[in-house]
Amino acid sequence: MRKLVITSLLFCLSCTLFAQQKPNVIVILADDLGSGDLSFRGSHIQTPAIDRMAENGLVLDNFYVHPVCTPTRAALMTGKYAMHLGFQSGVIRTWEALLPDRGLPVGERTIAEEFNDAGYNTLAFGKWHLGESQKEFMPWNRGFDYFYGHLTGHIDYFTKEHAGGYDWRRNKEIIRDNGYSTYLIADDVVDQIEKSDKKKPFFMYVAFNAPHTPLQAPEEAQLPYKDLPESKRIYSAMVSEMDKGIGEILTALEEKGILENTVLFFTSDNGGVATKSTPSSNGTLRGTKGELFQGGVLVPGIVMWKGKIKAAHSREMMHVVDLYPTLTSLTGVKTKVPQDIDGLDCSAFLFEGEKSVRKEVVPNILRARGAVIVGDWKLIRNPKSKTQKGPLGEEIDGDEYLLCNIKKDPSEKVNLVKKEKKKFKELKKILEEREASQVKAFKRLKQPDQYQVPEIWGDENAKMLEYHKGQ
Ligand SMILES: [Ca+2]
Repeated sequence: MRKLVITSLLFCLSCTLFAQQKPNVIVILADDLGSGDLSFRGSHIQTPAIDRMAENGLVLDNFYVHPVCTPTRAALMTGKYAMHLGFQSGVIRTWEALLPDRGLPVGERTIAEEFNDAGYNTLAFGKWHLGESQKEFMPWNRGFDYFYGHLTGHIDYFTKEHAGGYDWRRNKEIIRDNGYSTYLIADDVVDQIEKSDKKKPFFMYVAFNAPHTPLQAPEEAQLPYKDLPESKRIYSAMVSEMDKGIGEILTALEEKGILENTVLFFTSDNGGVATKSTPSSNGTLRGTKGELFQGGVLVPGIVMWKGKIKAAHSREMMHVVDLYPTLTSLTGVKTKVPQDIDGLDCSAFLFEGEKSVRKEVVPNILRARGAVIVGDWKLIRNPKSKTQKGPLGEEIDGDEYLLCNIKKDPSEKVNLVKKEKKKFKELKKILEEREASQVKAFKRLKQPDQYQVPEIWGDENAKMLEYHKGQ
């Protein structure tokens, strides 16, 4: 009976959505943001706009991603785990970028195609990092009507170069926009909101390259943090300037009168680079970007839809693969979502405060390493931490398996493999089953001693580099 009531409510809501203008959707993705680096989570870094989203939205305290950039972005776009796309082996690296296969597999349907087919204007801003060696990998061939930003990762915020090759464009056109990339991205989003046609809904994917390295911020942006050591000062300014950009986006939506008809989702593509020598913080979580510990994969998630989704905190689980089926369902455009995706429609949980349909998360599995989370339990095989000590400086043994109750022990300090034998056996079996489902991973190529990068990234005439042919 209860199920029937919820279904009816959702049906009625869908009817209302169809009767009105369909809601706009904006997904804002930070790059390498530490999960503790937001002021509403107690950081010294001032993030009033993200705090405002948290106050007015549903904060997902159990929102997971993959431990690095390309895998999470691929999962967001397709609703599939990286291990079902070949990206479980990691990011597209500079010297691999011109390999003909290195991009989001062309047979995969994207969330942008879904919204585009439903009549939405679809726009991508900022960092792509899902392939540029073939025209089929480009954002404008993956469902986006508009693109403004860069195709690779790790660009210089001012020169817009990645490893010496220029990387900044509007759609296919290379442009020489001067300025700090965070400002350029935010300004362009605001411009597109102002220009938007109220009769045509939009789907915006706003992927800031901040606060990924290199550590760069305008001098004046560093002033509020002038008493901090250099790297912390710059990093703090990078996060704050991204936050200012998000504030400008919220203001633009308000001024256009469409804030209440816009679903906003904020998250980061992976945890912060949080080691002793780096300025970001994952709070009390163990580990760093690239690792399977919570610090690598548990990131802030906030969904804000004024008047529709209640402001609250939730410990229900969601993974970035769920955005595709959830956002399409929330907005009533669910049309051709593929059946074989890993993502689950979590809209009932977001709307109604019900339990999440997601009970299990696979942070990643690759060869000897892997992790699975089932309810409150997490098993990691070969964690191999770069951070030799726990977040509080404590020694942690390097067992082959680490089993933790992450509800009671969110810092993953106590290995329960020996004490909880039944639970260990249960999760190990699940991990092995999920491992068996993976597709062949992209082959990693060692960085050659010398290699040449194209003058312009994404140049359709760029040739495969000589050294690639022999590998
Ligand atoms: Ca990243």
